[in-house]
Formats: sequence, C-alpha cells, structure tokens
Amino acid sequence: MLNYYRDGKDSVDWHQDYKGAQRHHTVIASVTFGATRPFQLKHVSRTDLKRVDIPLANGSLLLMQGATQENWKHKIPKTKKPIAPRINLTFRWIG
Ligand SMILES: O=C(O)CCC(=O)C(=O)O
Repeated sequence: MLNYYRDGKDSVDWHQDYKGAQRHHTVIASVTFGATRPFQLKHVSRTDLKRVDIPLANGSLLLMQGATQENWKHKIPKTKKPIAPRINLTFRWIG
C-alpha cells in the first residue's frame, strides 16, 4: 500500500491493521520517503504504558511484527508546522 501525505493536514488516526485472527503474528514493513513524521503507538488496554513516539525519517524502515497489531494502535498525527510531503510504503499480506 502507498500512503501520500501532502502536508501536515494529511494524517492517519488511531487504528490497528487487520482484523480478528489476521492480527496474530503478522509482519508489516513500512518505508518512509520525504518529510519526517512522528509514528505514534498506544497500547489498546494498558493505560500504565506510555505512548511511544518514533520519528520516521527519510529512508527509514519500521517493522511491526509479533503481537504488535493485537496489542497496539498506531497513528500519524496532523501537525500545524509547515512540512514537506511524505510517502509511506507498507508491505503486508492482503488476503
Ligand atoms: O504512514 C505511516 O507510516 C503509517 C501508515 C499506516 O498506519 C497504515 O498504512 O496502516
């Protein structure tokens, strides 16, 4: 899949990838081109765990694997800062 973020108004809200059993033990590889955007993760039920912020810079590779999709939601937040475009490629199974 390809996500194109034209500027800071383009974003992806909290979500988990896949549904049901497909969330178990999956691997998703995510590559960034262009502007650095924060990739945020929050646990679905553990309020004692802090939100995780990972700045995804040009050329970075993020792997979400194991129980990540079952246990964590992720998002790319909006920003009011002037920001260059970003392209994100994700490699995943589509069944
Ligand atoms: O743009 C990103 O790094 C994340 C994209 C995303 O959350 C998704 O494709 O499910």
